[in-house]
Amino acid sequence: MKVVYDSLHSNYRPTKEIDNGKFVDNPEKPERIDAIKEVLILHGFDNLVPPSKFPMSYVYMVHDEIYVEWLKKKSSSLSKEDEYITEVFGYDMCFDTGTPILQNTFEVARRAVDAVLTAASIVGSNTNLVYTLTRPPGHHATRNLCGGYCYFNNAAIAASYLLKRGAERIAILDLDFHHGNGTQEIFYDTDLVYYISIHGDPKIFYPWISGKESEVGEGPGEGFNLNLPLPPHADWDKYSEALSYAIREINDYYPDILILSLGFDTHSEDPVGKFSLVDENYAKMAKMISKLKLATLVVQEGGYNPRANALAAVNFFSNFE
Ligand code: OKP
Ligand code: ZN
Repeated sequence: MKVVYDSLHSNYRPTKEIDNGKFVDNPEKPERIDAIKEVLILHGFDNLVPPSKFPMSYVYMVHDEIYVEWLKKKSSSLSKEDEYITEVFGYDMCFDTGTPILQNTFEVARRAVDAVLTAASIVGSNTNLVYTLTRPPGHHATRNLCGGYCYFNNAAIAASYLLKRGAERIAILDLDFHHGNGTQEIFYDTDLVYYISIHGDPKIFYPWISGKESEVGEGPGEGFNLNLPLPPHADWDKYSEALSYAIREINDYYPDILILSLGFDTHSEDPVGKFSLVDENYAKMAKMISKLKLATLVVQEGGYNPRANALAAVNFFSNFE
């Protein structure tokens, strides 16, 4: 397995967000990724690949120029200690108050895009598994809004790149605890990307605005969007049932590449997600997914307990056959 990683992310340290009108601690921190990196190296997954540079045109396949420019300008207008929490909806191009902008937000989010594009450029050509170990995450970012700690939709940009490079069909399996509203929206009307997500029921959990079973895609995309919401405290019994179904769907779709939006916030010890998966479940998860025998690009999304992330990641990657 190749791991695309860049240490630039460790300079990116948002500290706060607004939840219910109050400032609270922001859990999207460097330690969540570095705990994974360290434990993977310890277990012999030491084939680290630095990101190469890709042109902005790949970002524009997914995001509107006006949004990208806004983010760039906003970042560069800030000084080192500033954390700008978006407040004016419609002017600030963000759909929540949990996605602060720092001076280096644009630079670090842009580097995560380079990382996922680097991974996308290697996957398939005799490398069947590539892992993009990056932050900030991406699956909540829409074409023109940031949100949920996400600024650029890394997985969606990778999918667009792969289609442009000649792939006929891409499946995105989103196993983060939260519904990837951004990824769903970006590919809602196309059958070239099948988006499947297992997540906490949006009647109860963030992002609330999407993730219901009734959202099945539209136009040519009808039937190529599948949401499998689960109740709070879903354990492996419930989870694996949904995962088996998702895997059958992917197998029938027969994509050229599988993109896995992988969040470890499904772990019982995660402070944000509310499922009840334990370390060993990630081993089974990987075994099930790898039976598909598809070239797989794993993109890191959430996961906010560094220790749980590390244990989940080792179990997962040691069992991806
Ligand atoms: C990002 B990713 C609600 C707080 C909202 C936002 C969670 C973002 C998750 N009380 N928190 O999908 O892991
Ligand atoms: Zn999440």
